[in-house]
Amino acid sequence: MLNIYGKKDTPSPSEHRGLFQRLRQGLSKTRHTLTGRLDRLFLGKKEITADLLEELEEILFTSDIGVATTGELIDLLKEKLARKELKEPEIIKTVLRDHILSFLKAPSVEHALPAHGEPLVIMVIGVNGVGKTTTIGKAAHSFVLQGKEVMLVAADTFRAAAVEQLAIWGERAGADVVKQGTGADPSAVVYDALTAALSRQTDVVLIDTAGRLHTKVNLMEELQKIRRVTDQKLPGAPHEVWLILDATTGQNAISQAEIFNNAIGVTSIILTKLDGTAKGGIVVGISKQLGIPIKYIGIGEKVDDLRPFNAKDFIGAIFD
Ligand SMILES: Nc1nc2c(ncn2[C@@H]2O[C@H](COP(=O)(O)OP(=O)(O)OP(=O)(O)O)[C@@H](O)[C@H]2O)c(=O)[nH]1
Ligand SMILES: [Mg+2]
Repeated sequence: MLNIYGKKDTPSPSEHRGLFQRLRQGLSKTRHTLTGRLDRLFLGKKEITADLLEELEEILFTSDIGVATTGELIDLLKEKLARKELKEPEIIKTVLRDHILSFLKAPSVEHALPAHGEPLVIMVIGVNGVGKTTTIGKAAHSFVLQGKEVMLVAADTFRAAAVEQLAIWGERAGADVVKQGTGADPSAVVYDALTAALSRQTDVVLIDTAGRLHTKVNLMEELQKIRRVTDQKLPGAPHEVWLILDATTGQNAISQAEIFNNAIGVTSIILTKLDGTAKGGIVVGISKQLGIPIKYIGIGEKVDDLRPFNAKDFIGAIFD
């Protein structure tokens, strides 16, 4: 499944079918809202009228793909209509499907790779409750299955429960957990953890961070400090910065991404809780507007519910 550098191992055809069914099930709310409404709109219609386009715009708009993306898709349909390339309403669905797929081909962001013998360091950030700790647990499980030595770093030191939660995931996944007492300086925890990772020859280090602070220290300043200390200890690290976004927040996730990206720099987005929401269309807005690749999606709370994001499968699970 997850390869250490995010490359996808190719599953066998039957494995792929199983994974696809699981994805389809996870995305069923989004599928019912978006394509269910599209099907009802086109049912029995013979002509593409202005009213039909208006209703279509409303459906797209409320599916969380974003205002700009909706506008672009409607303009495209109007152009095709004017050029007489589009006649029957039922073709619209295919046109939308293909175009949305082309929007999902996000460029990859350049990032450093670890030097020989050094661990891959991944810093995980995001506002509180989005699923940072859970995603770390799932990713750790996957790395361990690939035979990697994994270390989890409890740099969310404000809540005792946060450290405890990470420790439970560490145990479940078979990964080391480095922690200090509640209230410890997160950067100090990270510094010590990296020292240990170098001496233990750990392959992957995942740093869990806070989503909200009790002190006056600004969250962004805190995260910048962790980033700086990581780079001091291990030049080039963190090699990856994963921003966790909760799909159920809809469009607000995009402004969160802009803020974190400007302050810290983000190499990949992980979109969680896609299973519980009809707002799966947010994937389109994120890819198109941010230009940061979506690396994984979370489609449940269980350990194997983190999946590499595959645009074709994603669109297939919603449209087909
Ligand atoms: N349904 C579903 N729930 C998820 C997913 N990912 C995380 N969760 C749940 O979301 C809740 C919050 O997850 P955490 O991992 O604690 O979030 P966090 O970002 O670490 O939160 P803070 O540490 O408070 O900042 C938990 O109940 C998780 O089980 C997902 O993909 N699907
Ligand atoms: Mg957490």
